[in-house]
Amino acid sequence: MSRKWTAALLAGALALTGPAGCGGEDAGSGGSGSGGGKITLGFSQVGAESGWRTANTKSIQESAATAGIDLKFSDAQGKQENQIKALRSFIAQRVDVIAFSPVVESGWDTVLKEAKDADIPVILTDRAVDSQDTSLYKSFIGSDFVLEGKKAGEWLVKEYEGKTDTVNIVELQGTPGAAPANDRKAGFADVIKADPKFKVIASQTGQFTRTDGKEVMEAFLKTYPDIDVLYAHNDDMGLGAIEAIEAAGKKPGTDIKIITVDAVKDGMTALAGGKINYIVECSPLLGPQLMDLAKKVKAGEQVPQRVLTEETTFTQEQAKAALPDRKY
Ligand code: GYE
Repeated sequence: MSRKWTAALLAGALALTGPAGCGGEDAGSGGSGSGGGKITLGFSQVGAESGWRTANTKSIQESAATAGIDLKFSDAQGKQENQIKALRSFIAQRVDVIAFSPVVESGWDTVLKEAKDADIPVILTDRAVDSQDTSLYKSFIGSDFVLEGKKAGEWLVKEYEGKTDTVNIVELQGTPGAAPANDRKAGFADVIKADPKFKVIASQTGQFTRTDGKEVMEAFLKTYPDIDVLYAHNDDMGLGAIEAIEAAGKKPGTDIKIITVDAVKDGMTALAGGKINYIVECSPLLGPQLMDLAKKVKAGEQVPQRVLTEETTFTQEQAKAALPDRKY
């Protein structure tokens, strides 16, 4: 996956700055050159598994309203079969544009082909698909998840610089088969493998939810008495794990160091409070850019195949400073 996107980027894809600020300028103009009719956008969301997802849904709904786009929103409740049904229903309704955030990476070729045959452009939002035929969609807007995993690994390498003792790491993975789970795992592993003192002693899915994060961490704590670090693929699983760590009489952030991804408000609060040590940001505010792309695609304009979200990282001190202005 990462090699493909590297190629796409080299081919001139656009890196847009400031996730919240982009694409808003012509937001109220209603269809750029599409003949004035209101654009209908069918959007299939993953579900409501995390704080990130809630913020993402809000961003999409609000920016559709601002852009004057008629949004048909469908919640897949974490199931690929529901998403495929939703996409087929959008095709049957002949919406102008389809966008979706694929629950998992594989298994989309048939339905994407159906959309292409019906001449309905598709925009991938937030997560990628592994289809070889990239003509099946117009654009993919979202983060570089491999890079996020690498940033998590790089913090760890710095944190333990000069130390020789083994560092026992447990990992809470996102939804099995989802692009952010695959890529955040791969990016992290790629960075820490350079030093054999880093040992991932357990790695299991926590489904991107607090409940599962807590449950799996409880099991980890029972099996492994000497965990040094938790790497969770999102804040919610990290927050669930914090509850398990505290219930086991340990201090999160001190006895067990915690790295997560997302930087939603609850995660940032735990970071500022010393219970998480480092968060790699992943922006959910994709709505304005998505509406902009939908208008362009509908107007038959060329759009970049890859639109990359710009993101940062937060230490505890940086979280304290950023929290008062955090929107989600
Ligand atoms: O990190 C996680 C969510 O696809 C980037 O999905 C998204 C991920 C996000 O449930 O919290």
